[in-house]
Amino acid sequence: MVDKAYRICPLCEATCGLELTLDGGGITAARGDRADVFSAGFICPKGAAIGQLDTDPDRLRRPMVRSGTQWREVGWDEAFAAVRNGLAGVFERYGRQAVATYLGNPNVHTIAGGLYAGALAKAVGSTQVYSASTVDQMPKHVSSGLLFGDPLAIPVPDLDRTDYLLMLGANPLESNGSLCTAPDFPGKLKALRRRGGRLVVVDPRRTRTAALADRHLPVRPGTDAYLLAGIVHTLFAEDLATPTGHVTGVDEVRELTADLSPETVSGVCGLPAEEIRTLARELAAAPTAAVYARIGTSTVEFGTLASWLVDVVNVLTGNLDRPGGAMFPLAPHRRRGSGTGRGFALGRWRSRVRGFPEVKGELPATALAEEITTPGDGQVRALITVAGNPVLSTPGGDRLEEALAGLDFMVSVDPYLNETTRHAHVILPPPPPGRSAHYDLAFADLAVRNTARYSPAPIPLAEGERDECEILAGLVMIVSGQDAAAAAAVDDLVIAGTLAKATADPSSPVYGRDPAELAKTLDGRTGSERRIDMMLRLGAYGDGFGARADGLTLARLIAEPHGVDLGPLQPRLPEVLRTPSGLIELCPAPLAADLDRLRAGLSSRQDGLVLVGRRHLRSNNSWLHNLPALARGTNRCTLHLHPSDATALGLGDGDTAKVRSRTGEVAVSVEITEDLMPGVVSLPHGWGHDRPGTRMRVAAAAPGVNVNLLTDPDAIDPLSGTAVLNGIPVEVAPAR
Ligand SMILES: Nc1nc2c(c(=O)[nH]1)N[C@H]1C(S)=C(S)[C@@H](COP(=O)(O)OP(=O)(O)OC[C@H]3O[C@@H](n4cnc5c(=O)[nH]c(N)nc54)[C@H](O)[C@@H]3O)O[C@H]1N2
Ligand SMILES: Nc1nc2c(c(=O)[nH]1)N[C@H]1C(S)=C(S)[C@@H](COP(=O)(O)OP(=O)(O)OC[C@H]3O[C@@H](n4cnc5c(=O)[nH]c(N)nc54)[C@H](O)[C@@H]3O)O[C@H]1N2
Ligand code: SF4
Ligand SMILES: [Mo]
Repeated sequence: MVDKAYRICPLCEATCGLELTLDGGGITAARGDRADVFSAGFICPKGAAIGQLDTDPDRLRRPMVRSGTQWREVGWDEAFAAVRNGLAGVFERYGRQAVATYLGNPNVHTIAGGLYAGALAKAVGSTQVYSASTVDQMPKHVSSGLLFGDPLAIPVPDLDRTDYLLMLGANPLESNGSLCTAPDFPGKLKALRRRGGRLVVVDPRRTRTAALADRHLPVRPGTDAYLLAGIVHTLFAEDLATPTGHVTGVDEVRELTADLSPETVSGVCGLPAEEIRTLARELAAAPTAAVYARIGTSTVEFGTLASWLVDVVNVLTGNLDRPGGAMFPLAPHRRRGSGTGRGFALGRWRSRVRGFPEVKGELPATALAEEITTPGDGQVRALITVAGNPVLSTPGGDRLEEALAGLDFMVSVDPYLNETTRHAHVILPPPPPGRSAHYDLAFADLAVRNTARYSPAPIPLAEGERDECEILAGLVMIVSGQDAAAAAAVDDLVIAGTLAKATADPSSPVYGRDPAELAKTLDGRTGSERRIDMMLRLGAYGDGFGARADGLTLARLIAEPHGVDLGPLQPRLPEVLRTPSGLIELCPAPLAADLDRLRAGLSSRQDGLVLVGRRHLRSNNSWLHNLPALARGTNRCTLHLHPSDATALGLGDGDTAKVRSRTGEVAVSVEITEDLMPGVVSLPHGWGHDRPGTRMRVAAAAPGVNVNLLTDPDAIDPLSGTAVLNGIPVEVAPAR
């Protein structure tokens, strides 16, 4: 029987609505859902291939237990018993601190990750918590935490209304956007230009996004913080600053950037001083403008400074929190805030071996290997990974692999036997997206328009499959010393706790009501659905458990499979703030202090080739290389090189080059392109599928090389613990 179902795509941050054709119990086609209130039919090749995630013969469908190099399929009870034994042994022998958790990127793309992954790490009771955030966006969390008091309050460019967009280190034509959820980002950029707006792209590569822009400025990798400081300096020097309200610290920022003139920073950035000045003037003169920066400015030496300066410019030009500027979304499962709070603390504890400060409850992902291999009290002996492949995603992948091989116990929640999970003793595979429900707990906080959408699982679970919510809740129970089979208790506890708090809060629509009575009215077939119903009903647009007749409930979202539009972004200052002062703290002490490191870098920067990353539309970090539909086409894991560098190095198109850094070496095929600035080479990440013992046959046929053998585990942005993945000094030579 042919049927249609609607499901939000979980493969990237754009969150497109998909229309799935279901035939004979499987997904036979996927296209963009034209009626979706947010994505209006947009889709990319990854979304179109979503059905192959289910039909992939390499996908794990049953729990797996390893002894030696032998894997055996087992039932869920046996798998959970093996996890219980493995973890209990380590808890007993070495204490809870000996168990580490690594949470990978897809956790922000699943309900399970959003509702249970953090709870799992907490329940383990160890400070050994790691995630992909410290190879990604942690600098932005730190910046927002310090500026606004809330690490999750991240302003997004108001793409649909802005007159001027300055974009640094992002390539949404390949990535489809990040920390800015906007289905059809490419279309929105074209629309911006059509309505007379301007787009300026700062990137060492002339990307497809840069090709669409009014101006492309090739910046020296790792130097965006200098460029932005030069813009801030100019805004003050030319009396162009018209700051947003509710802000303190403006004069301090003026003083701190007084010596960072465009002339001073121009040399390190590789951009003319006049160009930097022009950017400042254009940003100030535009009726509305937004600065937006992503991974190329985040995973660098001065990642937190750059992330901060982006919002300093947004504040100083009066564009923070105004339509057409950089605005705070209000997700349907969130409530408006009170405007003050406890603020944001950094470094509440430190990593055992090298003393890296904690950030947002986490330690730097690059520190995981040494925490496993360095003997002593608190040494990591067991690891839980959920949706992560740190062997390919984090610097020093070879070192980490060795470390994983020495663990007493490792369990991975993952659908693939890959470079990381091959070291696990137990793998617990989640069902594919076609058999999971979806709600964007993470990306509704980052969306350029407020909408509410919920997708029930399009297809029922196959026999022997288990919903990932139940898998993770089961793990929470196990590490808490309880029975995995009683996992529903996790949700009951959260619901009781949340409702108790809400009914005691005079500003809540349910103030004074009976929490137990409210809990009984929650809708949903599963604990996770009941929790989402609760969050929606308590949320800013919710029915308040009867207080607002037309308010959101889970039932209403299920009845509207294309979503409910909640309108364009609205100003949220000061309610969104959680700082003790109730103001934007524009000049937080840790950032002011870090400016000294930036100044010191003015004189110590070196010339020579540096390496940056890149993404490709048909790829997604390390894990979509096994889908035939996405693996087609030319080799994507090549070294991009400018013709002038190629000539100087004696390399021709298609030659094999040896790329060497302080930490490693790879041999890779060369692709000569004018799209790169001279002195910069580029390799994508997520490749290197040639490890023995994995089960990803399509990926292994075109393995590529692991760029994270070249990135340096010692190089981090100190404030956020984030790895430096761009601007790596390398030597390139013909491989002979
Ligand atoms: N197709 C596809 N989509 C994806 C992903 C994927 O792997 N493939 N990954 C997803 C994830 S997890 C994320 S976090 C997002 C990331 O989304 P984006 O941030 O848009 O990521 P990229 O496409 O890598 O673009 C980063 C750009 O920064 C440039 N760059 C490198 N160094 C510097 C620098 O020092 N300064 C400046 N100004 N630019 C620099 C690079 O040349 C590159 O063009 O994409 C998501 N979407
Ligand atoms: N050099 C360099 N390195 C980088 C980057 C870079 O630009 N340059 N980018 C960094 C960025 S932005 C990121 S986010 C990280 C990503 O780092 P990771 O999150 O560690 O790596 P991924 O490749 O996203 O791996 C995702 C894992 O989740 C599994 N998975 C997929 N779907 C599900 C699911 O529904 N449930 C579960 N439980 N598992 C699932 C996949 O099989 C895979 O094993 O990589 C980082 N590494
Ligand atoms: S752009 Fe992202 S969300 Fe949209 S279809 Fe492609 S992978 Fe899915
Ligand atoms: Mo990411």
